[in-house]
Amino acid sequence: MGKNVGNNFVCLVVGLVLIASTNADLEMNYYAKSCPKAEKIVVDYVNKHIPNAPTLAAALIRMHFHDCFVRGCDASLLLNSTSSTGNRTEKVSPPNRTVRGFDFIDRLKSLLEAECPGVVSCADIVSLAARDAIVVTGGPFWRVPTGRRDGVISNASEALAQIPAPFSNISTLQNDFANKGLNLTDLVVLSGAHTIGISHCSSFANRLYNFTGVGDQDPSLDSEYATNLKANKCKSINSTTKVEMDPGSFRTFDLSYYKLVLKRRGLFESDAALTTNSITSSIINQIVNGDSKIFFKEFANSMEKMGRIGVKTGSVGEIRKHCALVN
Ligand code: HEM
Ligand SMILES: *[C@@H]1O[C@H](CO)[C@@H](O)[C@H](O)[C@H]1NC(C)=O
Ligand SMILES: *[C@@H]1O[C@H](CO)[C@@H](O)[C@H](O)[C@H]1NC(C)=O
Ligand SMILES: *[C@@H]1O[C@H](CO)[C@@H](O)[C@H](O)[C@H]1NC(C)=O
Ligand SMILES: *[C@@H]1O[C@H](CO)[C@@H](O)[C@H](O)[C@H]1NC(C)=O
Ligand SMILES: *[C@@H]1O[C@H](CO)[C@@H](O)[C@H](O)[C@H]1NC(C)=O
Ligand SMILES: *[C@@H]1O[C@H](CO)[C@@H](O)[C@H](O)[C@H]1NC(C)=O
Ligand SMILES: *[C@@H]1O[C@H](CO)[C@@H](O)[C@H](O)[C@H]1NC(C)=O
Ligand SMILES: CC(=O)N[C@H]1CO[C@H](CO)[C@@H](O)[C@@H]1O
Repeated sequence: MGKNVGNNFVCLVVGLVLIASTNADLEMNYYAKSCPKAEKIVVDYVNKHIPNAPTLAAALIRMHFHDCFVRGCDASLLLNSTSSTGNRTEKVSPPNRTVRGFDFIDRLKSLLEAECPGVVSCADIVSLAARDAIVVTGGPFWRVPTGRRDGVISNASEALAQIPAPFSNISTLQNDFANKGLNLTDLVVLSGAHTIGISHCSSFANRLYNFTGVGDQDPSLDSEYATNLKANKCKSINSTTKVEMDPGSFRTFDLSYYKLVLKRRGLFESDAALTTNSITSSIINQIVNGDSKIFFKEFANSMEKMGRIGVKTGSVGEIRKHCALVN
């Protein structure tokens, strides 16, 4: 009996150690020994190229978000569909139609493979590059612990189901975020990333031309702004034009997104939705009335939290050789 208890105890301890080794936490500077130059290679490349292509910063942080929201931050978004097996990966799902920056990550991956083959995951590259690129736009720096491994599964229907849509209301957004361990503060703060980048008219044209299916306009969108968009940007419901989400400062990471949202000039229903709940409204007011340093601190906290969603560590997943392909 005593011996059995002892054996069970040993099994339990071994079991726990195994769980610990497959579910290891992310670590700051995880590649310090295995690829000491990894983080420097990323930041140098970003600093060299993003100033010439500032809109890529927006693309990269959005890529990180869409990756993390489906199967965790595991670069599943980067996998190409394979016609031989017929699987449609996340990349081809409608929410990802407008995700850009895949080539940029591929080029970084090549540099890292040349430096230390098979060591640095695509998931970590996306996470580091997004942070470093936002810094170039004048945005906050946040901690990026590393050690994420790359997933081997990618499914387009999951992306469609789990990535919030621009027509979502506040309860849907709250749910979508809660499903990923993020709360209303994270929702408001991370939506602030819409201070940079562009949107295609198709993402919101229904608000201008056919909100409820009777040729109407969304009453929650500032009518002057709507008129202006219809006259100059999205001239029909099928317009393929791109619009700056934060006109005039779409390359600068600042508080202006929230000021627009309060003026009912956020482009998406999901932006407007943030003013329809007392908790999220009060968070917006705190942000707008505070210093941008406070927003930056909050953004950094929420990004670090987002970067931990469902990560694969230890011996789960793999280190892909090419970001678009499972090994
Ligand atoms: C709250 C739910 C969210 C919804 C419904 C949403 C929706 C969208 C949509 C529809 C676009 C425009 C795509 C296009 O037409 O080209 C967009 C762009 C963008 N989103 Fe979001 N988003 C959300 C949250 C986030 C978060 C959490 C981040 C990052 C932390 C983010 C970062 C961006 C950026 C930077 C762009 C511009 C991309 C570019 O310039 O290519 N969004 N978003
Ligand atoms: C993945 O797909 C993209 C475009 O769909 C293509 O440009 C790229 O070469 C593909 N990558 C690989 C490794 O097949
Ligand atoms: C594609 O499907 C095959 C077989 O179902 C699977 O082994 C593979 O991991 C899938 N690839 C992706 C990227 O999901
Ligand atoms: C993809 O996900 C959907 C929805 O969760 C599921 O029904 C479908 O079977 C999945 N496809 C594959 C190939 O696993
Ligand atoms: C929000 O949208 C969901 C999904 O479309 C819907 O089921 C729900 O009733 C909506 N909630 C409110 C308060 O409008
Ligand atoms: C969200 O979570 C953070 C901690 O990650 C916490 O500081 C914040 O108060 C929470 N916000 C809400 C609305 O619960
Ligand atoms: C508006 O939406 C309704 C219902 O979906 C559709 O029947 C109608 O054709 C749309 N009108 C335009 C101009 O797209
Ligand atoms: C927009 O495209 C739809 C679908 O292709 C078409 O039915 C509709 O007539 C177009 N509307 C306009 C205003 O061009
Ligand atoms: C980058 C990429 O693969 N984009 C695809 C996203 O999904 C649409 C279909 O929904 C494809 O047409 C795009 O090529």
